[in-house]
Amino acid sequence: MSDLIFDLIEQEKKRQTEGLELIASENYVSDDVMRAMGSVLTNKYAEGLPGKRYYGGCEIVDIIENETRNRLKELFNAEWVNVQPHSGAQANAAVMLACLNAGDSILGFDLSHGGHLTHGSPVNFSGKFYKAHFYGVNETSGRIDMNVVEEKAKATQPKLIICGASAYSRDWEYAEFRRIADSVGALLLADISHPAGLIARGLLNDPLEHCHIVTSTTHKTLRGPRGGVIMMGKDFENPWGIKTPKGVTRMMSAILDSGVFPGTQGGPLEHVIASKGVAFGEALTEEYFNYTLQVVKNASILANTLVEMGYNLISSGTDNHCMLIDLRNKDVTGKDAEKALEFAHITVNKNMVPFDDKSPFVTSGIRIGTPAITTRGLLDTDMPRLASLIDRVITNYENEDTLIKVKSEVNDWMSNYPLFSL
Ligand code: DSN
Repeated sequence: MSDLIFDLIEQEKKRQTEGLELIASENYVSDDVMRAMGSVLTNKYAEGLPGKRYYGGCEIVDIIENETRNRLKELFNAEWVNVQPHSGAQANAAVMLACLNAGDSILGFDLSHGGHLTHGSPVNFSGKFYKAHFYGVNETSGRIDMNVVEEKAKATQPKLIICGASAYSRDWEYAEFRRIADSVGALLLADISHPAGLIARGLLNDPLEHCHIVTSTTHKTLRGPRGGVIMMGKDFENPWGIKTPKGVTRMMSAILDSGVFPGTQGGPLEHVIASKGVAFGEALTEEYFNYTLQVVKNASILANTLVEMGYNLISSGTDNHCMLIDLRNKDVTGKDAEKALEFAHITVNKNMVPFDDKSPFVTSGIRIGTPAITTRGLLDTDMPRLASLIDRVITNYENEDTLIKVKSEVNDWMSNYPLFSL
């Protein structure tokens, strides 16, 4: 039977296939990851955890969820994980609900400098329920200054410090964050949603060694289905002496599990959990390790090429999969650049840059990432060509003829890189 929704899905498949995908938080999953997500597991209710469910008939989903948990533990060398959060935002909500009381102070990375909504933005639950304070980047270096983080922590005495970002191209000093967190008696949370895959395979500093709790999405560099997870390198006794009804001191694992369910979620999405398990299995392979190496290499070459072309990258480069470009010296806003690039079938997102003088709807910058194009198969030698296509669009953003020519070049180029067999 024909259904408009399926026609539209085909159109979206075509869009993804024909264009260059440079949104730093997107990727293309494997057919197996999609197969698990579209499976009969979507029919099953399974509130609770494996072995402790509130529904019958969970014997098979229990095995699936345990296998997914074990794969994630192996991937990150984690002692404890919860694979049920529906998203990164849900994972952060569960951690905060579990660990904080309304009105507690938290300290996170400023959204307008590259942070995330759920790290204390006033328009998000995290800024409405908690007293949010922020650290940012140094205006000259574009990097987080740990002295400022320490000063802010001392001044605001947060109960939770959050490291992690949506648009920060440098690695994080987790050991230093932990020293600061300990000095003010705060819990330390790392949200590694963006670089998770690169961390898992050892290309960036390891937060699990230093942070009390780590959250992540599963669909960015990790290349799994849309979803979230919570992890701890080591379980520990909750620092506030919260008791169970039986009076036994609860471990953080129990507190965090209850933050997910019943704290912030009902039934877990077992089809997505199965799909996460397939993706974690893929992330443990040599092939995925080589993929992560190429993601970082592509980002580094693309960033250096753009800098050589006169683009102003925040912090002048990248350690990971993404870069943030301040377009003010190119006389184009982030909004107009995004629109022109979209017309040419190059997808990016407009993004605030640190100390931006424009609104979040206009912005002075764009964010670019290499996870998706690397899955597609682009290599070192393709990066100069990509930089030149981006440059042609940005320097001619109002010239429709040029945009049409670039679009046709992009479509021809991408026709050599097939996607999806499902
Ligand atoms: N929107 C995600 C990103 O693009 O980084 C974060 O929520």
